[in-house]
Amino acid sequence: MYKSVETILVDIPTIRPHKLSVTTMQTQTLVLVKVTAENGVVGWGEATTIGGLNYGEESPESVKANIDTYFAPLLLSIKKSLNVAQTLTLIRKSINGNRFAKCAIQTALLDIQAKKLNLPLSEVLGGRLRDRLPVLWTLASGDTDKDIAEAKKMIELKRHNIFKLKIGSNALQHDVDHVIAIKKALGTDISIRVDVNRAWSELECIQGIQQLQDGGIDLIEQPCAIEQTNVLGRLTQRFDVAIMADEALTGPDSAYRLAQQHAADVFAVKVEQSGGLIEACEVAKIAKLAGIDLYGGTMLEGPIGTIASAHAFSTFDSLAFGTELFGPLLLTEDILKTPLQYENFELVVPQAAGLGIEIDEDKIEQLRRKA
Ligand code: MUC
Ligand code: MG
Repeated sequence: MYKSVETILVDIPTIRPHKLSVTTMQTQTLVLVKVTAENGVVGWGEATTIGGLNYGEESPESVKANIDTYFAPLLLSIKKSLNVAQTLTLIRKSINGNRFAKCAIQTALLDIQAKKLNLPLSEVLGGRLRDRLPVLWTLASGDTDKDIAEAKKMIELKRHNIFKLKIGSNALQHDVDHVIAIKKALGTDISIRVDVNRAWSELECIQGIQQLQDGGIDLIEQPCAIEQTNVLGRLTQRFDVAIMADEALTGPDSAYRLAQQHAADVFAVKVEQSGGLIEACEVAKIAKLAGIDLYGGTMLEGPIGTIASAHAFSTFDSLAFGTELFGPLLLTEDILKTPLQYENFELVVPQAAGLGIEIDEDKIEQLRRKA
């Protein structure tokens, strides 16, 4: 039983403009959810998206409105003791869609449950197989020389040695030349991947991917439109370079359909896109059964969604393409008392109970959107 459910929007400037094919981010709006159980235990979750409605179909404001209007009254109306699975079943019966809100609420309930059991959240999901996750960095300043300098700095700091380049907003050849120039500057040992964020037609995909494959690029993320899973499948058959589904992957149902078609070599698993941590683990299981590799994705969440994802990803059998759990590092402000631990090109999965982080509520109060 629950005492309160609060949704907080926190606007934080990014450390530099983050240029995607669908938008250029200067700020990230964190959607934070705080659930307090009857016994006073507090759980946190996050339902952050990218660029308002530029990236997905849920905006920070719509997520907040739906949690405040529908999820919170439903949770507060529960008068008997239900476990997490029973509570999630009740939510699913009453509320359609809303994967991001569902993920945030589920994370908060699992955080409470894990704290009650005095276990890290990963153990409530079945148990971690690793304590550290490799984390890449996205180069998205929009400028080749700035991107090369940024990458070299990250390698020197031992923060990241794998890079993803955001392309798709310029003419195809301009983007391909930009990627190849960065690959040449960083050398053969550094893995370079691209995320086209669905900007290319099938013909552009064929022309672009051929050159990127020849140039030594390791992974091509969501090159075509979300609905064009047949195109994604054809590209997967045609090219040796790994093709990854990101936006096309919206939870276990779509994972099952993509797996049946073998429409991708790799799945970018995102906890919010999946509709929760449990569903993200289901996506990972479907991928395993279909012989599809895994990558731990992000919606550029702050520390709460990032560490929730880390707990889920730590339970995956294999994570062949690593993760991109760098969201908090793109922000100018932290909302934790102790920052997440990034060292030796990896993120450390906490051992303390629940999510294993300490929220700085005074900082959230300072930064929260007031009106
Ligand atoms: C996406 O499509 O992958 C994740 C990392 C990043 O730079 O952008 C996001 C969204
Ligand atoms: Mg992507």
